[in-house]
Amino acid sequence: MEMREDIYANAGNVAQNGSDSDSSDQSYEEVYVNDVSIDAHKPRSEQRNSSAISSGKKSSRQIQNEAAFHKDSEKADKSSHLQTADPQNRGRSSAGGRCYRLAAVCLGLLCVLLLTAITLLWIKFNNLTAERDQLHTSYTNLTAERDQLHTSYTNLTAERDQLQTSYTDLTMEKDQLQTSCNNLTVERDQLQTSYTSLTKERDQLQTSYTNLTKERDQLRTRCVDVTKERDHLKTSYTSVMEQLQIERAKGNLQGWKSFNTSLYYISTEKTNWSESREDCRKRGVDLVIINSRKEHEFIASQLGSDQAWIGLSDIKNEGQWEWVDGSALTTGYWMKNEPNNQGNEDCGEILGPQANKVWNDRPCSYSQRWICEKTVV
Ligand code: 2F8
Ligand code: CA
Repeated sequence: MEMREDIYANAGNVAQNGSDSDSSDQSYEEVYVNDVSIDAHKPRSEQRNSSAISSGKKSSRQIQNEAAFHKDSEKADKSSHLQTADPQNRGRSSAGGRCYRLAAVCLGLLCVLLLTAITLLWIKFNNLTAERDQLHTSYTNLTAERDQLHTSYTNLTAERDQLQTSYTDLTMEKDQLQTSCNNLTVERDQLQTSYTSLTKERDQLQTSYTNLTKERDQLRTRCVDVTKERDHLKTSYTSVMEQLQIERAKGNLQGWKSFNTSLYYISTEKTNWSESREDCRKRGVDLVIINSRKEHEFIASQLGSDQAWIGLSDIKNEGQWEWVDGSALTTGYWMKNEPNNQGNEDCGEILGPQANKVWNDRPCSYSQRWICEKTVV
């Protein structure tokens, strides 16, 4: 808009200059008017000459007038010459002649000045005309340029409006995309975190799977081995049970008592702990080793109100009880306040149910029944 206003402002200046051009035309006319007015003060013959000069041509009438003028001048000169023949008239004629010459000289000078002024005015007129034409051309060019600029301005305004609309749409689209991008970034980060966690979990599961696979393979191998071992044990068990049945049958025939996988010989005779053990060894076994409360209950139940030696002593080290196979005592079923080593008691005995089915330490020299154990399996 500012450019447009500038354009119109310039156009106004040009128009103003155009009016100046008109004024120059006006001054041109005034030059002609003044020219005529100047000619009006001149003698008729000079007026004609001036007109002829101004027109650049002499008409035939002008030439006739000039000839008549010259004739009149010659007559006057002759008359003045005759008059000078008279001394009085000659003096007056001489003064009048000087006046005429002076007037002619003045008139000539005036004509020269007038011609000079006309020439200068003519040059100025031509310059102004050329300047007016240039200004008119400039005005026309500027008008055309203004129109082009106006058209360009209109087109640019429409293009700007379209671009503004596009810019607004693009801005909205950009904002929407920015929002979507932000949401996607958050979602991506969450997925990245989940992906990382899942990757770790997957690796852990992969490791667990690998370990489990190895363990499974080991278990399969172990299962195969155990199955083989089980089958072997089944076979052995069957064989042992058959042998046990046989041994039990033999033991029963010889007075041995059977419990689980063992046979027990409970003597009816009595002797000290060492000879009791020697008797068992002669039978191919040793004094009984009690490994569980069930076994303890079974043996005690066989004694009634009596007691008997078992394969337990602290002969080697006082207070450190061990079985006849050299294993240390872990679980004992001692009577309350026993073993008390009362009177150097280094050998163990078991009492029957009527004596609360418990153990006691007693001097190894004491003579009593004994119990041998034969392990079948
Ligand atoms: O000397 C044999 C035996 O005598 C007593 O029991 C009947 C002792 N008991 C008490 O003194 C409570 C046993 O310790 C001892 O072995
Ligand atoms: Ca005791």
